[in-house]
Amino acid sequence: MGGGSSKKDRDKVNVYKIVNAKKKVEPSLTMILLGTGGVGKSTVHKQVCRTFGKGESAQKMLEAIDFVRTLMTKVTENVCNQLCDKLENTPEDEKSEGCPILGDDFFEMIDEMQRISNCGTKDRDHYRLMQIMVHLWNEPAVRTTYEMMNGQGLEAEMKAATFDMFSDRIEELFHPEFTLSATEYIKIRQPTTGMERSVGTVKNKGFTLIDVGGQIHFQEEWDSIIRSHKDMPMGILFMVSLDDYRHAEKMEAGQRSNFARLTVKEGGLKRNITADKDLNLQKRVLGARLKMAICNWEKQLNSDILTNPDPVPIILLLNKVDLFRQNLHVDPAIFHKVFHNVERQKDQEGVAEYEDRCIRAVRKKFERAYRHSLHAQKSKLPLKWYVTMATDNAMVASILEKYVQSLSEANMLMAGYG
Ligand SMILES: Nc1nc2c(ncn2[C@@H]2O[C@H](COP(=O)(O)OP(=O)(O)OP(=O)(O)O)[C@@H](O)[C@H]2O)c(=O)[nH]1
Ligand SMILES: [Mg+2]
Repeated sequence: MGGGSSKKDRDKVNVYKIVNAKKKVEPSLTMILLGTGGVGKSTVHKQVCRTFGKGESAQKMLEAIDFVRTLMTKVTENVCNQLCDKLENTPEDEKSEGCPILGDDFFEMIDEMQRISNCGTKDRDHYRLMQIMVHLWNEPAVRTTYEMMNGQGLEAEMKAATFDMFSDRIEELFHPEFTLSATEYIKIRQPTTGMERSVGTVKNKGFTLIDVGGQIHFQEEWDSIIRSHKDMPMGILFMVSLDDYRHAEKMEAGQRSNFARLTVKEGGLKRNITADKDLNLQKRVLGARLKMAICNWEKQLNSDILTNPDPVPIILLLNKVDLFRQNLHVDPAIFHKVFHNVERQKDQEGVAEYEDRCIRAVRKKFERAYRHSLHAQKSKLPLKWYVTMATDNAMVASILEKYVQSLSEANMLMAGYG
């Protein structure tokens, strides 16, 4: 069941595991993944566990399978409800060839699916659920409704990407012996709601890696999480999604933007956007998520917790470069609206050259914020950054290896062994 990773990939992971199994090393440093929601922190965490830690526990894998099954059921319910609404609101005389005629068993099945999915995960009749879902998705009207639903925003996109991974394999997914391949597990979008911690070893150095939830309501927890780990040498991996230039910030009703820069111009005046009043306006605030990431970066670099008494070593990971390169060509106008000062692709300029120039422009924004920060003034070190694709295991492993090495060296220097 499920596809597998390549042999070369597995061999590399196995070699790391054999080396690590021989040496049980106590963690001597802590690394914390910070960054706004959906930028790829848990993806890095999963890759690091797989390569330098114990791998995922059977329990975690089962939880992930349950999560995907629930997601598939919820999406199916939403699509079918939408289709039912559409049918109900279409007057009889307007029902034409374009309007699907569904049998009575369609509505009965939706009711039954809802009844089953309301049961706790353990009591659910997965076999029946699978039968119903296969039947419903064979209905062309269901597929068409799904394609037309087009949820907006980053979270909806990520959810849809997870759904699409399994939409043609519902029978397989609900089979009692279904297992996820490593690649599938890495790619599933499962938002972090608390704090996840793992231990690992790289080149005989033990570390603890901490993954936190990045959505706005979880960001308030960051300080106390950092503070509670300050007894050990520490490093921060600050992640940003390059692809966030396409997305608006999502705010909950009643919430005011925490970030003064998330403003809109109205009649020549600048004002902060607020969630309840400006839902439509928000959608027009292009690049708001990337701007929010820069504000967040500035906030961390000037925070007491990361600069006092000594600056905590920090690296910047500009992630999702694959999506950035892809989407830059689908709609370059969005990027150039957010980054007015970056010229569009020039006549003589190659594709890769143009993409690199745009990535450089984003990086410079973060570098500039770094140069002006309290962190940089105190550490007097240039910013360390990487352009990454967290879904690439080898890339993540190599960066982490280098970072652990540099953190250990920095600690040796501070301890007077340099
Ligand atoms: N194409 C692509 N997808 C990525 C990359 N990094 C992460 N993803 C996907 O982006 C989605 C979100 O990643 P997560 O790791 O869950 O994000 P997070 O930062 O942990 O988000 P929170 O838990 O909400 O704070 C997942 O479906 C990942 O597979 C990347 O470099 N390229
Ligand atoms: Mg996460």
